[in-house]
Amino acid sequence: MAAIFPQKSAPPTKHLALKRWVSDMATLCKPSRVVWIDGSEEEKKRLEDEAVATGEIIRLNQDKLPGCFYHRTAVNDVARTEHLTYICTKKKEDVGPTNNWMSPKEAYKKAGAYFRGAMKGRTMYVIPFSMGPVGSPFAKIGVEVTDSIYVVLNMRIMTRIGQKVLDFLGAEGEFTKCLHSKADLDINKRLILHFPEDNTIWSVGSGYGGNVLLGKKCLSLRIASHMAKQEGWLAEHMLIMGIEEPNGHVEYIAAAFPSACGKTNLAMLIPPEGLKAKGYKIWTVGDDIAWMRIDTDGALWAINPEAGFFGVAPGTNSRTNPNAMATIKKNTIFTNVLLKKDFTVWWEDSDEPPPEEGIDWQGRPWRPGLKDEKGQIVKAAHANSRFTVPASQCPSISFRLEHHHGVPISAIVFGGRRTHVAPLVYESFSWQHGVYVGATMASERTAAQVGKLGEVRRDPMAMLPFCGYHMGDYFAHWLEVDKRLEKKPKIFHVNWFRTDEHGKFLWPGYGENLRILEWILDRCNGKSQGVKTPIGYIPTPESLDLNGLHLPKETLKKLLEIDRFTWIQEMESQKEFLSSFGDRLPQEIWQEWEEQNKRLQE
Ligand code: GTP
Ligand code: SPV
Ligand code: MN
Repeated sequence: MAAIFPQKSAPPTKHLALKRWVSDMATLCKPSRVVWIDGSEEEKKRLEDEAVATGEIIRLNQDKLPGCFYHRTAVNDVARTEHLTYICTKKKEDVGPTNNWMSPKEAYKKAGAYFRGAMKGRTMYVIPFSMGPVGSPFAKIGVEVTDSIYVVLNMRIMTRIGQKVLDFLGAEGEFTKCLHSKADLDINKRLILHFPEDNTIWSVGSGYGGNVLLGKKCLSLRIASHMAKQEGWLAEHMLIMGIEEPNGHVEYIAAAFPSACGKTNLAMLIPPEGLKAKGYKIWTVGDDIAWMRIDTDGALWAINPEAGFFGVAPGTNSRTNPNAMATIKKNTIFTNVLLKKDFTVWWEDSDEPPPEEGIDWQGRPWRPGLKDEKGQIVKAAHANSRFTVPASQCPSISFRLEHHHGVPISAIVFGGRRTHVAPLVYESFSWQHGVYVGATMASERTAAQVGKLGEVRRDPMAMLPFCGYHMGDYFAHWLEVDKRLEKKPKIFHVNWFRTDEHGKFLWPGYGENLRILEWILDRCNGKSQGVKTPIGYIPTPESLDLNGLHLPKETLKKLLEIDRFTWIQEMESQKEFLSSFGDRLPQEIWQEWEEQNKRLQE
């Protein structure tokens, strides 16, 4: 074994099971050495230098972008691959119709063959990480072994890593075993496997964020949702934000939108001019994942298990998201954007006009207006290009991010990207109706996952790709939480993406979304008016503060319109979807569907 640990005389832990597991993984993957990550600044610098030397990352212009790096993933490896993502449980029926299933035996065998010798000539890095503040009673610990420095540097930003985590883990602590190898980045040998019954994740053949930063979607959602079901809490694909009133009172909202549907943007919004006089201040707690549980006060409390943002770059600019722009000025890793001649970066819909030339996300020379063989405009940055940045750099970051207890949630908001059907906002009638609203929500496919763009798909609670067990049981779990909650958040649905007949967005979105959040919080506090419709309460036109926004009355009417004919069709499509869960769909969800259908037919 001596040859495997040349850097340190012994692994820096007394945890026998951990040491044995790392040694087993090294035997399988055959790296030339194993390095335990301690999380120090000195180590960071050493890894950056090494990755720059091999070309794995490029050091950006340190005068203009201090501490920033650039990385390109393989051309066939730019988004999560849901069709190669599996939940591996003993019984197939436990994963339900929305997940791919493989038996653990077959999965270990199949992926084991891809991992065998996959790290030859490479270093295996061992990253101990904590999801949630180290030592928080709600934190979960994982250890990821990987052959990618890019992964180490990203995990360093996105989670809390290093010796402090090992110290907290002690000699016996529970941890999720996370194995990753890029192997040869062959899409035909790519698998993202979850073994909730073994608290294990195996990811091979990819180098893209959501497939390889195993603390994120794999642990904090797929594995954690399974744990949460057993332990009585909720692991959700949600942002968490605080809205502070001038008197200093802060209320918190958790919101679930599917990938690339606006969580990062909403979580950091800046109040629009017309609302500034009211003195609201926004606090960002999280932009992607929320772990929520019922506390002794009977309220729902949430923590963001992450420590960084892995945000969508295109469309991010000083108008849409000034806080994100301020956040990514330093210590940021940019992935799959355009590399400019002066070693700064650019993406579509950024602050600056396109540069005259650059190297695009595929590593090819690029200039504005460039077309491919089919005559299509070539994008400089991939639509799912991203930035990785410490959350602490965000001007609106909430100090509660580091708080062991998190924040109390007043409202839960579901939302999707729908050009039609769903109105700008509506409030559900009850928790149970709200769970039904979440269970039936739909959205158009974005670039965050491989597949046909724009296709409408049901994405319950934005968890379709992330729920680690049977979705019918997941809905039942949400209903069960209702029984234990004493202070119930109200549940809402929003849609910023409704369009007119020319395909233009009817609602300005971004900072202006605060107007809708204001109505939502006022509803929670019994301060604003709603009109009852068959699907829920919508705002009366007077109850929305549109001060300073030039929105024609006609447009607002269109935004809030609930067209019965369209909705009756929507109900049929929902029915088909709900039927796919068979008898594991809770009766309560059917009951809500029936009642809403009746209200629409009346
Ligand atoms: P993931 O990180 O994939 O989970 O995505 P996310 O939900 O955090 O999405 P994000 O905030 O990064 O937004 C994705 C895209 O939606 C960007 O291109 C934004 O410009 C766009 N977007 C965000 N908010 C709005 C909005 O209010 N209106 C409109 N029209 N577009 C928006
Ligand atoms: C998403 O796709 O929902 C993301 C990015 O937040 S990834 O981490 O790649 O899943
Ligand atoms: Mn996400």
